[in-house]
Amino acid sequence: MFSRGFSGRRRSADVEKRLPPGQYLTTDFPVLSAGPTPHIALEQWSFTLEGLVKSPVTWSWDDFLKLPSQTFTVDISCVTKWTKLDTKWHGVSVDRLLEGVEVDPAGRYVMAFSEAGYTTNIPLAELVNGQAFVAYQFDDKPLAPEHGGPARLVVPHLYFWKSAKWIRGLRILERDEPGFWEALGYNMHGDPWKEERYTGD
Ligand SMILES: Nc1nc2c(c(=O)[nH]1)N[C@H]1C(S)=C(S)[C@@H](COP(=O)(O)O)O[C@H]1N2
Ligand SMILES: [Mo]
Repeated sequence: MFSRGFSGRRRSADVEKRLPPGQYLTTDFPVLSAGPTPHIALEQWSFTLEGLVKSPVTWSWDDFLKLPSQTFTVDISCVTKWTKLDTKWHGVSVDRLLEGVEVDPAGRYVMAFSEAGYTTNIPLAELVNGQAFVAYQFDDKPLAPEHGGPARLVVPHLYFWKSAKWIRGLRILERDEPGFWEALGYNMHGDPWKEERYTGD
């Protein structure tokens, strides 16, 4: 057995191509939270789709686990400049969740909302077609509380602040509105390949 090694000259061209501009590779998993880690009893947990939908829907933890789930292996990039390749998650795609509701055609934006008030905005079109999911496992184990357990949103193609930890639901909106970090000067969109880090990037 030998490891391929991700450092210096040994880094393959393939890996280089997967690193967005201004990012460096990390193999550990930094924790970034704006506040303390909430600890949520699974019996109290629920996930709600609301806003511009015909009728809102709420899943309990047990119901959520019964939804068709998938494993996703994705690269993630934080605005603080680390990128982690091939992270392995298990959860429910936003596509599957949306099958449970009828979205008003005027609903083009989403506010993801979490336990303890964190929010983040994402265009609806960027959550569908396999682009985003609500994960409850990381590396085949229940998602750790510090990384957003029991469940978090993962939107791998946008900076990781869009991947709301401790998620409790998605609110469908007509207009784009800033979430927590977006109101504090982070970019409304947050595409790492375009380096959309801050307002005006
Ligand atoms: N609820 C909530 N979600 C959050 C955050 C937060 O503070 N609260 N921080 C965001 C930021 S800035 C990043 S980089 C990632 C960090 O996730 P990690 O701690 O699992 O690495 O979570 C995002 N989701
Ligand atoms: Mo971040």
